[in-house]
Amino acid sequence: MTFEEEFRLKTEEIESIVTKYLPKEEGLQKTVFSASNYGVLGGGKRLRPMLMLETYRLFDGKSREIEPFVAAIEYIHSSSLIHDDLPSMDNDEYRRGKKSTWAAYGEAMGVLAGDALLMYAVETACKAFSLSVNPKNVGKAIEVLASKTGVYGMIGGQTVDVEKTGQPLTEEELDFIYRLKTGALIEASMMIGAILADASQEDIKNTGEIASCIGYAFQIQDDILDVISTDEILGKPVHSDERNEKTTYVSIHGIEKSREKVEELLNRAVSLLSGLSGENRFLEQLIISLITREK
Ligand code: GRG
Repeated sequence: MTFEEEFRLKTEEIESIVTKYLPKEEGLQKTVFSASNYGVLGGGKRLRPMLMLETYRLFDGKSREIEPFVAAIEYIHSSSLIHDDLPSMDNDEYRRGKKSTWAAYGEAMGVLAGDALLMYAVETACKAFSLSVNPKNVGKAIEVLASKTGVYGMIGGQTVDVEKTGQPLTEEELDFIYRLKTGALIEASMMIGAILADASQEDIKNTGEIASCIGYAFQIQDDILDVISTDEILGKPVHSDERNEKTTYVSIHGIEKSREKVEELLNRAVSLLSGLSGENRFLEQLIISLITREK
């Protein structure tokens, strides 16, 4: 099977897990369910759940205990996108070619849908307790999920990003935003896969570092594509960072240094991956394709 075929099959598997755990759209509060489900089912790439599941498999995890977390990480990612599109944040009326959640359901419902999904993600992750023979690992995984999402993770990164909008960033601030806003959830994804598969402390630590390299490189590649790609290939307007006078890795270091940094991070991720006490060829190919993507 080619990597593309395997990728398509695995995406379908994840789509079915993410859909299976969604709430039923019923009851007096059904509008919030329907707005949340709209935000989740909007056609995302499902990268975080895939990194989680494949890391779990790398460490020989075989149980269904991973499923609630696979769904939960995508619910958290979706809740962040719903909030990110709100008028008080990026004020985007469209996401993935469709009306964004607030544009389809109204601003108040957009706020509630993001809040609802965030908590529903935790509720869903807790379902792993009854599927696991190792509840201690489930507890540890929930702690990682919460801390990498919250003020020490994604929300902390978004805070600095929002506060500094319209102002030039120092290198330190840019680094903080990249590591937390984008990187933290990717770290949570892979670390949870390792924790639930009962990997050693050393392997969990190195998995976190691999994820950190992936998150950073993913973000720099985003900056590069915004400069060198076209609207057609990227599926969104290019040169948006320059138009919005945003400080990015490319605006500080230039294209060549940025490319070198992506390559350095990719090499580090692949080398750390080969040192883990397990192997997953698909995961390696996934990481390479994510970091070197053209769109
Ligand atoms: C949920 C309470 C609460 C707060 C959210 C708005 C916010 C706080 C955080 C913003 C986080 C954010 C938008 C980070 C950007 C991450 C990123 C690279 C998104 C794009 O990810 P892809 O390419 O998207 O995986 P798809 O569309 O494939 O799902």
